[in-house]
Amino acid sequence: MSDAVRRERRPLGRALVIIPTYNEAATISPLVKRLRLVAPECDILVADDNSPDGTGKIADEIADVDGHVHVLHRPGKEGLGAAYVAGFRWGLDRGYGVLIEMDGDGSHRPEDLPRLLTALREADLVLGSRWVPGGRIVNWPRYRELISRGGSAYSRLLLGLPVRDVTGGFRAFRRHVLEGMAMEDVVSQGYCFQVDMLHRTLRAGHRVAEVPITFVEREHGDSKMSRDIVVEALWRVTAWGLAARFGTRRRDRHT
Ligand SMILES: Nc1nc2c(ncn2[C@@H]2O[C@H](COP(=O)(O)OP(=O)(O)OP(=O)(O)O)[C@@H](O)[C@H]2O)c(=O)[nH]1
Ligand SMILES: [Mg+2]
Repeated sequence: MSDAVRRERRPLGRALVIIPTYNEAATISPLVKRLRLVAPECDILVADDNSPDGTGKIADEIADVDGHVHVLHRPGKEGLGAAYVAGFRWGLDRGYGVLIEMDGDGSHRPEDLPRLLTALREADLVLGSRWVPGGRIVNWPRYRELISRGGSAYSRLLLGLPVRDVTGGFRAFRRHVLEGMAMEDVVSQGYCFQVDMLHRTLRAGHRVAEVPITFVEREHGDSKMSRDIVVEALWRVTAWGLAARFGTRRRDRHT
């Protein structure tokens, strides 16, 4: 049996939705409720960086009455990438077969999750994508769309990534993708974290699929998007693009 066929038949296993939060008190509770309705088989891990607005405490209250919900309390704000790496590690250690990334601000709709999981049957990583046919954005200012489309186009060009939505943060990984990755080496944050994870996954030869999602601009709380996050993405993607041309390799087990 070929490797590809063997992989296709591998069952997905239990799924964990990881939601990194920093000051998402207004949205975390309705978001978890919606998730539990549309994907009752999934467990949820809220990875909170000691949010001053009490998001972690709200998540604890939900976890107290729902065994499917867990909370990872981290001591302080260390960025999106660090919260995800800690959440992935938590899930891998507990035997989950599928690790899902999802924003806590309501931009990613739980109702789209079942389609991501269906697509994962024949892929190793599924990207929820705004920029494939059927993908939509709701209430995003034009400048945000330009930054996002521009960032995806630049990364695709420099890194040769064969997908449309490179920076999105609604994704489902099979565990073996993360197991083979030197995750603790991933220092990038914000959008760049998403580009970095995708780049490593593709370079390792895994199958990546995109499914259309509807992305809804946050209605509550403050964006953590900043000029620093955009600048970080720009310089790191440029450096990786140059390194690829000059043959320098990063050290993941598969590459
Ligand atoms: N644990 C943790 N979560 C974070 C951190 N920074 C951002 N997040 C969370 O990551 C998710 C995405 O961050 P957002 O602020 O929505 O960033 P964005 O989607 O680029 O921008 P907007 O949607 O415009 O706000 C949200 O659930 C945030 O609360 C962090 O340092 N630590
Ligand atoms: Mg957001």
